[in-house]
Amino acid sequence: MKAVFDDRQLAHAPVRELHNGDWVAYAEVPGRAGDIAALLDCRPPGDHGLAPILAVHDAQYVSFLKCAFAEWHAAGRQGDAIGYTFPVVQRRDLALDRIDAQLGRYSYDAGTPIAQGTWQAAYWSAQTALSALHDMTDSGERTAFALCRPPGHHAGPDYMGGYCYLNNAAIAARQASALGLGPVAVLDVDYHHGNGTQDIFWQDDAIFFASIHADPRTDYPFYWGYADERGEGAGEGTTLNLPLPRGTGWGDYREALMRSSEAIANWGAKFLVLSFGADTYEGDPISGFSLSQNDFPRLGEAIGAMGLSTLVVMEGGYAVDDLGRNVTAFLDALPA
Ligand code: SP5
Ligand code: ZN
Repeated sequence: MKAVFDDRQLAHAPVRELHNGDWVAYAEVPGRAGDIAALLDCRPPGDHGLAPILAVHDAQYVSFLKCAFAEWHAAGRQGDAIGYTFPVVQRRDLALDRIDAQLGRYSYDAGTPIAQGTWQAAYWSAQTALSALHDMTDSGERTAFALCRPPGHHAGPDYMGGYCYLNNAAIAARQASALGLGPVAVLDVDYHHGNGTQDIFWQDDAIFFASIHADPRTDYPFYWGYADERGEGAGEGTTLNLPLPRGTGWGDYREALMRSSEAIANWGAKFLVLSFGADTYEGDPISGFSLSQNDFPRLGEAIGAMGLSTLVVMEGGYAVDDLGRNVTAFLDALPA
């Protein structure tokens, strides 16, 4: 299978995140991608520019991402840029100059710092998704793997969060739709709800979004991912949320997969973007499902059985020692 990855994606290396009242080591480490890349035959992406990124993200947010680290240091700060004040959702839009105000405005958590190499890595992560997509159209391959890192599914139209800055899967999905490969569906099987992707396509009837994830009553990102969230306006009915309790194993997970495959088929999708997180693994240090190593090939078979052209986009997965094996076990079970 064609795989795309760029070493510039490793430039992003925040030191710490705020979690449960303490600074803890940042879980989304560069070694995650390095370990997966070592097991695959990857080629570097081409540069598809900013236009497909700006088809998903607000221009002011993108300039903020580019400049935030420099502004943070210009303000006399050390280390990685991180916000500490966040506007509640009802606040009006303000022209915000101070870096701390901007950091709060463009993020929803204190777990997503901007480090020296963040913009470079996020840009090439998005290009990796776009290049894998273009590979499929150029070569006629039915499956491709974009080894995106940093991940993307928590990043919304104008916000970062959950280790995510640019929404790689959404950028590729909208581009696939623009290229006429649609109808396009995004299926998100990361442990956490793909709130950013949901927000991006909330009112969009061109792209179906389905997510299987930990119940937001107990798990991050808490404010999205409930079963009654179904899209709005033109997009009403094109969002499907299937929250599952902590401890969920293959049996119940498989049923949710079947439900989402059915919904995606009924909607008439021709092209699938799979937001693939390996943090559903029982050994994941920050997650609570219990898929075993042997379940990853089963997951691959179930995705393959959907019979769609599929672009796999890497999201989370933090059990670094087992990550490469779980990801390749999944990819090997997909149709070539
Ligand atoms: C893409 C993705 O899977 N993002 C998940 C973001 C989850 N952030 C909230 C939980 C953070 C727990 N961090 C513990 C770090 C221990 N070193
Ligand atoms: Zn996740």
